Amino acid sequence: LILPALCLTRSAALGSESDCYSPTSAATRYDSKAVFGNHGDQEQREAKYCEPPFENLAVNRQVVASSTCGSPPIRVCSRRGFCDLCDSEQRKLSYSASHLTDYHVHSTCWISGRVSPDDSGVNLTLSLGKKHTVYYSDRLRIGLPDAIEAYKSADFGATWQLWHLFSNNCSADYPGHRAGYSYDFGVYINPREVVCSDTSQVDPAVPGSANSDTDKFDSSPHSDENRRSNSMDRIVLSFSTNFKRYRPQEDRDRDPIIADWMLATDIRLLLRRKQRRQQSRRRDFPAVAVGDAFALSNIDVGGRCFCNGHAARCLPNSKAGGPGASVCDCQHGTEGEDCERCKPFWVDLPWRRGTQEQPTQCRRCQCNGHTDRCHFDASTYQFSAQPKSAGVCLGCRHNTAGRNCQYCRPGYHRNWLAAVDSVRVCTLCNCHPLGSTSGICDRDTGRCVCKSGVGGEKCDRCLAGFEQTSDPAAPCRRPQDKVKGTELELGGAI
Ligand SMILES: [Ca+2]
Repeated sequence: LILPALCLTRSAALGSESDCYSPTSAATRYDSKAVFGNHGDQEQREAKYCEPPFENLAVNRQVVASSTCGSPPIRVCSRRGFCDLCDSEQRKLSYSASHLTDYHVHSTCWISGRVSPDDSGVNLTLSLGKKHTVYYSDRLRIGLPDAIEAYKSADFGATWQLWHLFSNNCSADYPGHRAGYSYDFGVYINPREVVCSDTSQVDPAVPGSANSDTDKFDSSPHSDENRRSNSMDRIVLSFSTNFKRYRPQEDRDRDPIIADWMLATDIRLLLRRKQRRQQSRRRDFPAVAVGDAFALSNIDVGGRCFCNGHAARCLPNSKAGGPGASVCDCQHGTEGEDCERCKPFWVDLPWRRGTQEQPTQCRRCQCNGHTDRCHFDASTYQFSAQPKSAGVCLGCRHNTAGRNCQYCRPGYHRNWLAAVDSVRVCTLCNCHPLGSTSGICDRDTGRCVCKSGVGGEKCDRCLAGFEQTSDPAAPCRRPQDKVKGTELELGGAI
């Protein structure tokens, strides 16, 4: 699980927009049933599931420690008896929390202030700046706490959830939690089960442990890594957020429980000293020893920027979130920090989280180019035929109307010489004000509805056998219908 540091820099290869669309597919057309028919404006590329690259999310991020040595200056000693002065005022003698996420994985470390078993512990809080999917978390150890409680927040620290436990005495410290390493489990565990990893096997400070008097860490779950680094007196503690939590026949990306379990905006480690170890530690060390403090050389967090399957990269977010904040470079018609909603006007389909098996995308409303406003209508979606559609266009311009601005509004008819997206697609009916029953014509043919005895496309002439009158209610009458004394000269067109 330990990746070479060079592979984990945040400048790792970035995804691009093209990673989110199928390269082979021709543009697909929306099969509109609108009167105006299909239109090039409605073409969309075929979506492909995409996600930002896997990386070490912790690199160069700020870690806030509730306690750090050096103020006032204090001498700290390693288990091997090497001592140094910790002075926060002097850069070369500083053991600040920034050393936990620097590139100098092995050679720099953070050391806490003095810790006693009565203390509530020391917090290390790593803010990721936005939601990320975390696969595992590691920390390299120098001065190991008796217990570490790992918490995660998915809402920027508003609420915290216990994620994982480490202890050199799991049964005493955390009864009720399964003890062991998930890597060793022969069974699948509950997606949200909090496991306590037993560190007694790898903790040299525990009398009787496999390593209490040596620097060999062969019995640890990370024996390979530990053998490599044992000359530097380091141990890697790690836990996985997904291993053994989902069954092979299940798709974890479609399992919202596991997906949510892996999500974090912030990670907090609570490092604790327990009463039971004080004697052994005092026996081995002088009064000011690192055993009285905690020391970690590095924190690694393997994961991805979380974008709901709609972005292949994340970009720095200068607008919000402070330093280190990032935002998804959303594709598929989505927007938001995590691409968690459809863009305005892209609401013809409901937003969905994309998966490998079911890449999804938002779709533009089908408004034939006559408006750039629409809204999602759930009942329209529910009752729409295939292909499903929910967008209702708002403020149709150019005398158009309808859910898709797909026909002409009353008083106008289709101009078949103009394209569907033309501003001249609809022409005034121009019905004769006296001859027609209203100013409204057939929206497709333009034919006006005429009063009795009136004819013509625009109701602008009397039918054969009819004569024009001065009566607006009956502009054309048969001659025998004329009322005596009100005869008028007959004209041509009324
Ligand atoms: Ca370091």
